[in-house]
Amino acid sequence: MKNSPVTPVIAYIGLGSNLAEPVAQITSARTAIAAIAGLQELAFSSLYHSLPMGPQDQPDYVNAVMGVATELLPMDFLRCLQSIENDQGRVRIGERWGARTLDLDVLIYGDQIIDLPDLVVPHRGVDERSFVLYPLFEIAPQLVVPGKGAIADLIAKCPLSGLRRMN
Ligand code: PH2
Ligand code: MG
Ligand code: MG
Repeated sequence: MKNSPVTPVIAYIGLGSNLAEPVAQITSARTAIAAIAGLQELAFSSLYHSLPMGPQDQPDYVNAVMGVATELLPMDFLRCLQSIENDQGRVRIGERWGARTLDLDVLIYGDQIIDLPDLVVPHRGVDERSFVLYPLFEIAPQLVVPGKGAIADLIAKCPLSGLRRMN
């Protein structure tokens, strides 16, 4: 019997960096993600300059959101993103929400709601963080965030909090 074809899932990745040339970090992460086998880039938002959430004694961030079609299962997808974080010098110690060279978060994975110790999807920040919601809205204005509602409604309740487009 022939293998049944895998239907790709549309997923969204949040990218963030506030160390070691953030724009270059985001740009090379985009290239590395697009090169993952079984994944295709669909959309990439503008780059956004954002004020740090969490500890204030850290540099400002550059944030963006990428839309992809992927055949990878959620945990495999996460592992691929983590290995790109590691390749770009991510150090996994230090305080919560502290500075980092690269943060890649699985924001949305199709219509799935996932609640595993290492992976919560939709990402907890999706409905309240301007640096996630606004770039996501830019590339997916019709999106319904599973369990949370239409992105247009979420964004109406989310102040910009200093977020600004860089390009
Ligand atoms: N990520 C964090 C902590 N704080 N602040 C901004 N502006 N952007 C981020 O991506 C960010 C943050 C931990 O993931
Ligand atoms: Mg994050
Ligand atoms: Mg993260």
